[in-house]
Amino acid sequence: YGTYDCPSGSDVMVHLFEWTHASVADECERFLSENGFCAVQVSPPNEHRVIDDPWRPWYQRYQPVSYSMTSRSGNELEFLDMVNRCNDVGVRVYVDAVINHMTGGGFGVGSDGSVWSGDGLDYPSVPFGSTDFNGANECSTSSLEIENYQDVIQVRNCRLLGLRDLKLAKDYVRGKVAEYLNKLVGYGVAGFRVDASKHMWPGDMQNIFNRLNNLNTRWFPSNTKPFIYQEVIDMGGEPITASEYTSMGRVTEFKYGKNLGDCIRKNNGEKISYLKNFGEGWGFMSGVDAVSFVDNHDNQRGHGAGGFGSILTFFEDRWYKMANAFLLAWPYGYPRIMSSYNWPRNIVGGTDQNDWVGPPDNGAGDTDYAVCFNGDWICEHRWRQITNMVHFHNAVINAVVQNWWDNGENMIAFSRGNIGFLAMNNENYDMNEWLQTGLPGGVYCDIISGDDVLGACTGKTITVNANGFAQVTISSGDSDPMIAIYFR
Ligand code: LAG
Ligand code: CA
Repeated sequence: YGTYDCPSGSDVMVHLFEWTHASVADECERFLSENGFCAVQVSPPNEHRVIDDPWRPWYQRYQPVSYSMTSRSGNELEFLDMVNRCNDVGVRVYVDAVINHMTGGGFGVGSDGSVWSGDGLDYPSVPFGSTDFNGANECSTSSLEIENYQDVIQVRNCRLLGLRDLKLAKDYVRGKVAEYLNKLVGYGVAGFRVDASKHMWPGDMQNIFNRLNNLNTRWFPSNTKPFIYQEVIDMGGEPITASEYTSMGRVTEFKYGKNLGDCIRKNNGEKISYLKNFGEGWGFMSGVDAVSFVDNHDNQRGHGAGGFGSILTFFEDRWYKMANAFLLAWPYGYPRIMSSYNWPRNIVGGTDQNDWVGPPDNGAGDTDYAVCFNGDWICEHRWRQITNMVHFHNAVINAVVQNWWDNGENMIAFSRGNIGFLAMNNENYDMNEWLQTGLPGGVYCDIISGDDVLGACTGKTITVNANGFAQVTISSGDSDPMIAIYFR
């Protein structure tokens, strides 16, 4: 389950957070397939709670009501159409699988019309009833809430944020979850982001994964299992570690975005020259086990791990582009690009008062069709600097880091073998260095400041001499203080 099978020359996934199925399908065809994206992570497609107060928050989708398939993103036919169309153009679909829990307390009618009761532990559309949830026999806290993250049993058997905790030790529950995941596999889904993995026993997860079918042979080779990546926040200091999960698939490396953000922001004396051994050298899990990312849908709004003072998001666009350029140039993990919508962020005392705000909608509580750069769809994956670095990443995929240079502070440069070269200036003075790029002599197009369209460069050009050296000039005032060139 740890391997992923990208079409050759593509190795990056994008999370199209809260996009409708119809807009994801179009994006696969009109953009992702042509720009080296291997896969798209989509929001949970199953039936979820519909929350009125606050009005239709994004997080209602992390409260499953059933495994039927009408969600805020669309209905089952639209989902199927999306998977077909993305697969037809070679873009994999990974589904965010929320299988640790169902809703919080309360009762109501879900996004597909099913009644549910968190108070009564009753989800008749699955069906799950009270014996399908962990209770006082499994969880020792009187609130049934997770109160202490040092207690492994609590973390896995008690409720996360009040969310009714599924008894995944039970064969029936495992079967229902596997049935849902296999429905998706049958449709052509290629993998899963497994939500809240820290809160599930690895043995229970393994049991469910063992039940998974092979991928749909209309698009994938026979005997290929779904790609699994597990959301585990392991920043150290807790008994549950990422390493408990790596045998089952990849794991999200949350230290990556926090530490990269700290270096770029220069928090506590951190410097980008320290990135020289970023990855395992910093105590991260092995890169072959990791999903790497600058921010995700949680920590961009102060949920999850990292903190506003560290994590970089589209709100800090200059730093954000630097962070993503590094992510995509540096060999570590399976990189994931975040694609967000805007919201009126308002941080008061360390909390974003609007951290709940859902995607742009037409007023009826439905998600709008996503149109990049129109309204509030940010589409970081379409920012030239980021898209072009996806191409760079794919081009250098098999080349090792060489020719590292730094000024001991906040200027860095390195090559990927003799294929690609990146330089970055995070000082408040200009960079002017004669550097070994590793590249064959020639005139290269900087893909940060422009595009290389049919050999006509719209950005800066960099001349590399016969010995691989080039004059690298990056003004500290540049809106994107870096250059990236690669051999094609
Ligand atoms: C995740 N990964 O492990 C998701 O990435 C994260 O977005 C989910 O939390 C969480 N685990 C559970 O799937 C999100 C929000 C929470 C929200 C929760 C359920 O970050 O804020 O909780 O989804 O919708 C909300 C309220 C809580 C309340 C709870 C239950 O914020 O105050 O207790 O709902 O009613
Ligand atoms: Ca649990």
